[in-house]
Amino acid sequence: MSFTTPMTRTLLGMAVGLALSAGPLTAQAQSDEDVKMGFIVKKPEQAWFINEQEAATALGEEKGFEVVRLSGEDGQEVLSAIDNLNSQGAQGFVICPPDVRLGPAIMNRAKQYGMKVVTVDDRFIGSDGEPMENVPHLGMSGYKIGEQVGNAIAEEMDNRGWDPDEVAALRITNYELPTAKERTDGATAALLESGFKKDNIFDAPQQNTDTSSAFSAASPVFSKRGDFEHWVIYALNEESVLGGVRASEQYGLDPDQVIGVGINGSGAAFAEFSREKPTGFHGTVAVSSTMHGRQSADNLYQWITDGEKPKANTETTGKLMTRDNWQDVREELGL
Ligand code: FCA
Repeated sequence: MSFTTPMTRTLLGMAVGLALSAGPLTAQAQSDEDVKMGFIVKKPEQAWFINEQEAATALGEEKGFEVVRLSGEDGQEVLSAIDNLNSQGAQGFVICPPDVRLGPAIMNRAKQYGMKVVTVDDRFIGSDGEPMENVPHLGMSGYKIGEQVGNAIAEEMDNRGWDPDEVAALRITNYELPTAKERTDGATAALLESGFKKDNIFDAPQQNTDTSSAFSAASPVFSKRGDFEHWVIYALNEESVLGGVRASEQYGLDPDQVIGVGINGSGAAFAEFSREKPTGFHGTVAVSSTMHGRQSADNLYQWITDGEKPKANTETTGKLMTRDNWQDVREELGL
């Protein structure tokens, strides 16, 4: 029995023709397929980071490179993630580190493997205590976004007719992390500018950047300052502000006694705005985590494929999202 009937000959001819005409494309696809990068995040369960990783993966699917999503909740996990990436043949990774002071150790490991590294959100600090300028970074313009938080709070205090002299602020801080300090400093400056009383600002230093650490930090502050009836709450992100709002509820404050404004505009805020009744979480300054994920992955991809090193620092901006406009802002920012 012959394998080359007229029909199969035609099909074979078509296949050869296709293969030939697709020659250069196939070579292109081949080289793109070889690009593999890690995307390591400090808090893989948080909506902000899930969205960043998903956006990077989607870009990889569009452009033909592979993104390996990894978690790096402490130094040890980050170093194993880098080893793992090396054994998979990755050429580099995007990282939001669990501790910015791990920068030099992470870079040493990456250098051993010849990997390219870009940071997203939290920028490495070198042994001199300064940002590591040689590692390209993309993150929020923390101070400006913080100012937006402070202005949003001041405006809502005004809407509610609160007397600034009688309002307390719960400032949930994380001074270990420069972007966090910039954000709360910006918010404080804007609040003071609006006439807020400096002595009425109370600090709740959190150990981490999540809801539970903020809740633990906030609870004792409410108990100690029970003399205030009106509170505003701010922090580096909405997860932490939500921790503060939950602590205010547990203390017994009503939603109309509290104005919390966060930062991020991720699933944590959407869930809060979707509740049937408003809570003390008034709003959040939304930044596009989709853009952060895509852009940082794209920067690394260009660097790997064209040798074009991304710029040292890219700062992104935000937009206030409240219960009234969150769906529109979400759409606008592609979230
Ligand atoms: C930090 C915060 C995150 C997010 C990011 C841009 O990493 O912990 O919630 O705000 O910056």
